[in-house]
Amino acid sequence: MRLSSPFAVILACALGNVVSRSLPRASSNPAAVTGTRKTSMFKNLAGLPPIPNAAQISAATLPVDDIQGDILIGMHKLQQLFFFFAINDPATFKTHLANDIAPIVASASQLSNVTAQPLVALNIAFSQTGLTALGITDNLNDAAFSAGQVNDINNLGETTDTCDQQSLIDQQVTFLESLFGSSITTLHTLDASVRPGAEAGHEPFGFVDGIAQPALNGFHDPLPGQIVVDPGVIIVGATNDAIARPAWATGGSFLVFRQLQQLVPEFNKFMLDNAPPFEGKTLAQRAALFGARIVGRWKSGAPVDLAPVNDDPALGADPLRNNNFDFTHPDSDITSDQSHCPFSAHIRKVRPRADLNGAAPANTILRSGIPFGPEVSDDEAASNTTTQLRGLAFVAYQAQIAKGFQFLQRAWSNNANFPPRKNVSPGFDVIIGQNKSAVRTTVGLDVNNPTAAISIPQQFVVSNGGEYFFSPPISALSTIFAA
Ligand code: N7H
Repeated sequence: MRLSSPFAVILACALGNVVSRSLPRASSNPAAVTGTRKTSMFKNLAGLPPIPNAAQISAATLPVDDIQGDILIGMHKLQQLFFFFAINDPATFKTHLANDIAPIVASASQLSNVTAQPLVALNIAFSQTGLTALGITDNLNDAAFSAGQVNDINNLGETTDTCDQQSLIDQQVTFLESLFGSSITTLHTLDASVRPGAEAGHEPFGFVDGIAQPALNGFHDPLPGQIVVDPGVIIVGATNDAIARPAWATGGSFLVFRQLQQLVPEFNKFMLDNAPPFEGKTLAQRAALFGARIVGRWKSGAPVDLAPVNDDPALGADPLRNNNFDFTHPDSDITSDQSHCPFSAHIRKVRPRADLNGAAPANTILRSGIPFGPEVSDDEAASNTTTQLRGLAFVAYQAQIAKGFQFLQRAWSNNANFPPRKNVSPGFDVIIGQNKSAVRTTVGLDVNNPTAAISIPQQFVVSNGGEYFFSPPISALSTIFAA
């Protein structure tokens, strides 16, 4: 399903297409794709909204047999391989795409039903360069997609030379390479998997990830506090996607891929070094509170808006409660009060809830990422220095990149003045906010001194590169893509 090349500098010449396979943890032979499953290839991770069930699928007015599964599955995957390639020989590629790949691309309906799940689920997406290589000239009417992510650096706020190239994974990917032979060239592969043991469902900094996802109106049964959006916000051609698209694109979605390196030991040190005083708390507890205020949730997933001073793991694990907040509180002024959740908290920056008198439903993405890289080693922890590549294989789906990922990154996370507040500039989102190469500052992180400015010495999330893709409806793979 996804793709991109690892380094921003390389993206300039990348022909972007991406295939991803969700690999069941037990499978050691991805070529053995026959047979049926008895247990789900997904893990029911605590705190996350459930994947769509059979009743939702059968009642769906969305073309769930044609929509690629990853778009509606979210972050319950155990293991996933991203395989990025360039197309050299369009004719041969098209033949294999229609005959060999289209029949095994896993749909949303298939993945929601354990007995219909394949042993290895495969999805595929194409960058603009990939569509052009295949001779598809229809305009998908998404300027960011057409230009490619490498041309979006100004909007994303980063520089092009921030990558640490040390040991990017060069895993053996034999299945697709042998099928396509010389008709493609592998650009990059990335193995990603859920973290081990009790960290399953937690991203590399340690926070539960994948809790707040949009419910598609008429498809999901919304959980308390869950944002409800028209399907056309995520799925091209669905209800209230007002953009003109070619008919064959209905059921597709734009896939934003970012290989986001996370400097975990450095982030941990930042939290310990900068944890504000708090009477009665140990240093570790103060650092945990500081981190929770940076994210807007404790590592358990409990939102600081509901658990402002102490973690509440039961709240974090409860999807009926862990999203049921909007930053308003009785007798509190939402434009000045940061005693519950800082204005600059990551989750508040990317979904302002009542800060915008509503949920800004058009600016919504469905996230489907997964961590990559090893656990922090003892040496890295002791030296507070990252020596191994790890992070988040960030994947977001939306029907318009300019309103989805690009907007969240540019207009909100990178904007120190967002959300607009009385007498205070909230500062940057510490997790993903970018200020080109300039130092970032933020306020609100000290619950007892909310106007104190904190300087953030470095980016703890560093983009290794990415690309914009279109994840087409499955039917297109054997029709327009094969023509
Ligand atoms: Fe974020 N993190 O661990 O700190 N994110 N994010 N994200 N993110 C969220 O609800 C994280 C990134 C969103 O509706 C949680 O899943 C990290 C990008 C949105 O309440 C945590 C990285 C963008 C939400 C993280 C990263 C977003 C969200 C809380 C990079 C878009 C839902 C748990 C390595 C531009 C907000 C959850 C809502 C939540 C983290 C990237 C967007 C813990 C580490 C690039 C929309």
